[in-house]
Amino acid sequence: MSGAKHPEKAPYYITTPIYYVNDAPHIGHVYTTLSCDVLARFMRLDGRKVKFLTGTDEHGQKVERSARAAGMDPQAFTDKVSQTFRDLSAAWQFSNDDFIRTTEPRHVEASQALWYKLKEAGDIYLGSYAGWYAVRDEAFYGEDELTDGPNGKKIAPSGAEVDWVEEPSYFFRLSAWQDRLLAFYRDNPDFIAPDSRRNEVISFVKGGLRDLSISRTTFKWGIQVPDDPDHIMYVWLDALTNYITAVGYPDENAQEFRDFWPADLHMVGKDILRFHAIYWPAFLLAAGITPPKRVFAHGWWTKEGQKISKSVGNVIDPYDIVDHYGLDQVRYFLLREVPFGNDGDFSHRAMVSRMNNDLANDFGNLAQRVLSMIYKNCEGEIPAPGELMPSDEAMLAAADSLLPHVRSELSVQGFQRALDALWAVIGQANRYVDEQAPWVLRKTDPARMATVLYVLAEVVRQLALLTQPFMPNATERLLDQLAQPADARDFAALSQRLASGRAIDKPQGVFPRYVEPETQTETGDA
Ligand code: ME8
Repeated sequence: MSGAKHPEKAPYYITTPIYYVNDAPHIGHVYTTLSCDVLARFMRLDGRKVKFLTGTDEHGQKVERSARAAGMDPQAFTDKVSQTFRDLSAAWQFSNDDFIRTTEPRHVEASQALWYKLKEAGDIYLGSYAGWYAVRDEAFYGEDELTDGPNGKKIAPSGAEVDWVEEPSYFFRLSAWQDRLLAFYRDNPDFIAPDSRRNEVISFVKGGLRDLSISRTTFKWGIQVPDDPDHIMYVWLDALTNYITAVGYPDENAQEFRDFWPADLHMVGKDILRFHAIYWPAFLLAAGITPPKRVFAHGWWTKEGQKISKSVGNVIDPYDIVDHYGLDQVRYFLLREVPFGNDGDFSHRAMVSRMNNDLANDFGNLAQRVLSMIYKNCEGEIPAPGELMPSDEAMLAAADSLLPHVRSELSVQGFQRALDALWAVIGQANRYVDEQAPWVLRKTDPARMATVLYVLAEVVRQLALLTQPFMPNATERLLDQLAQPADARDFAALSQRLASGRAIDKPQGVFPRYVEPETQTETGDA
């Protein structure tokens, strides 16, 4: 939709973490990108100019080691694995506008430019690092954060093993930023979400910050430090910079930079909040760049109650679950099942229950019943309503209140509450069908039947429009079945009522029931 329709609406820039290319993508990566995809789609439908960025984090010791283990040159290895993330975006219909790779020239240029800025500001000095490092997390840890592992190794709070590292290193004067960061959090209360995470970050910063080692000399797979070829940049400094690279940094006058920076939202998992909520705003403030508006740290998925890991052998393949349950179904499940921010458990039972109850029974049956009754009893045309009764007005008012409600929930990443609100109207519409009993009116009062079916078709249309960001395929089919033209599928179309008189085709259910493979007896959703 053109920006001209909503000139008052601000552009929206949303990012996922850039994923390490040490391994194939799994459900955790998909979850983060999905949440961003839903927001990006919502904002576009709501008339905003959107930039949705994802990509791959390709430097560092962890990726270098994985390449070596695969017997490949790091660049060839990252080319191959990065492509698997792109392919996944297509398979899950992620609508990202850009896909960044940290090995691209635009990113090398941006990272070196940011380094210069930090150096000019006097926030970088040369020293030597002697301390603990976890390659798995690509993170430095203080002695006080570690515990003893079973094999005599020390373990970071994340569970990763740490090694002792001693090497010359450049440092960023993070210790000097403690008070300015605390002031920044105080002045920007929405910067870190959810609140529990914000409190954790604040107490960590209050506990004191050590200067941060930002270069390495013991391996080569990274971006060279300007003017010192013995050093490569610490992979997190390189990685975080991706968010400004993608909007044209170092050209702060670039149109994209002016439109989209500061980013509206960096979506991350809780494992990498410290990097985004402490290091990143400190780097940016030091370089004279405004920090992003918000960082949301979401929770962790387990499977059937167990941590998802390769060693447990329970990794959820993002292609398998789509084949098994359907893309829209899984997209819906992941965002409906748990309050966003909390941890969640993926279980077959819970998935099937959402698929059959919420989708097939509640939404699917509503749409199918309404469309079939119109098809059969209104000569296959959207009927014209007669005079509205209070019950009709109440039904329409409930639907009309959805856009502002969902918009406000999604502005704070309340996916589950947004879906709860949508399903409350679905429930109300199902009760309205039962109370009004249009199949009885067909014989007793056909004009009243037409009004009831019109009200219901309008409610289904609004629900289909508003659930598009979550379930782009089923809703597209529903809007097709309601004969909605392509230019009446964004949220501007909610400000007008459904037009009467359009012919509709014979409806087909769009939310199939899940049938256990051994008991394939049921079919269809209506
Ligand atoms: O950390 N549940 O990349 P990464 C939910 N390259 N989310 C999960 C998850 C799970 N079980 N497992 C992974 C990196 N994630 C860095 C980021 S950004 C400048 C650099 C998601 O490949 C979650 O978003 O290890 C987590 O933060 C991210 O994958 C980590 O991806």
